Amino acid sequence: MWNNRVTRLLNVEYPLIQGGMAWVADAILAAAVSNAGGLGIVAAANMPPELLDLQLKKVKELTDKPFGVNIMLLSSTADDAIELAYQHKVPVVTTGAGTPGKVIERLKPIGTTVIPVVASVALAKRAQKQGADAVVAEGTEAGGHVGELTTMVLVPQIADSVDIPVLAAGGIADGRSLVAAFALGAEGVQIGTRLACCSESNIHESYKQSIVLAKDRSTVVTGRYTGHPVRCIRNKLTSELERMERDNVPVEEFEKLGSGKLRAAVVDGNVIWGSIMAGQCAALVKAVQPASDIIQEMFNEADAVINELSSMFRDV
Ligand code: TUI
Repeated sequence: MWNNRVTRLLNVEYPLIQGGMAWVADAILAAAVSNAGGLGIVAAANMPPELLDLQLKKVKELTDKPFGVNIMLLSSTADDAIELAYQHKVPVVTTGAGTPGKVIERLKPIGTTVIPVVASVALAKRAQKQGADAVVAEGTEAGGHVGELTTMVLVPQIADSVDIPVLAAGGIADGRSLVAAFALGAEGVQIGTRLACCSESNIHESYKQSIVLAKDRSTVVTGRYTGHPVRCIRNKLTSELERMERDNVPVEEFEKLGSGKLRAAVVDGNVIWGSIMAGQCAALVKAVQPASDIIQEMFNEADAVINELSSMFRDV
């Protein structure tokens, strides 16, 4: 049923990859997603190389299925992550927050599948030209570092502009949004927020509860004036960051307040002054469930939605 270009490219059961969430996407989460038939991802983020090396060894112990590594290109450790992906012959690499040229140059020769996450048509076209195997089109509904365009308008424009498969991200958390992504021209999805909130995720219980309790307007984007806007669940930290942005305080001061705050939320459960990165679809996440239940539920729901849609205008 779900066999398409993406499942064949990734050698997985479902056309679903996990978001490369810093501090969240570790070997345990990645293995849980891969064992459930999706593509689990270990986020290199700012991890020291020794730690990433251990995580890559661990994910190989926990699953014999394909998995990936996300390389955040803004990170000072991005070059080390590329080398480790090379040494470990990681099957898939996703990239974020920059142009993936050097990742493709180093890893394509050993057959790594490279999938840049992009937030514009221009970057998608450039990624295809550079040799990317697919792209993730990430709308501004997503959590963390975001672009300006919504998934609804970004995905079809990118699908029209490239020949490689497009995976949709941002706002996808149930069977309806999954089907919508396919309707927009995506051939797969990247899921962040709902998987961050799964039983196998290492994030603090208070962080998970912030996601489960989130409502439609619970998230906010701060830091547009720094050039690196970030979507988080509203709390004292985001209020203070909004105030600083309004008062046009020097960017260094703004960034100083934000620094270390994702760790504070994920590890310490500081949901007042920590950075609770999450997408707008947090409001659609109703419970903490095992990764395999989430994935199966989403695809079962999608199946039902497709059936309902195909009969919708025939049942008079
Ligand atoms: O990268 C993400 N999401 C992230 S990264 C992150 S860590 C971070 N923390 C604080 C500040 C900044 C980052 C948290 N969440 N998603 C993928 C993504 N990539 N979204 C948008 C982009 C993107 C943006 C600009 C991709 C390429 C790009 O290119 C700019 C250029 O170099 O031309």
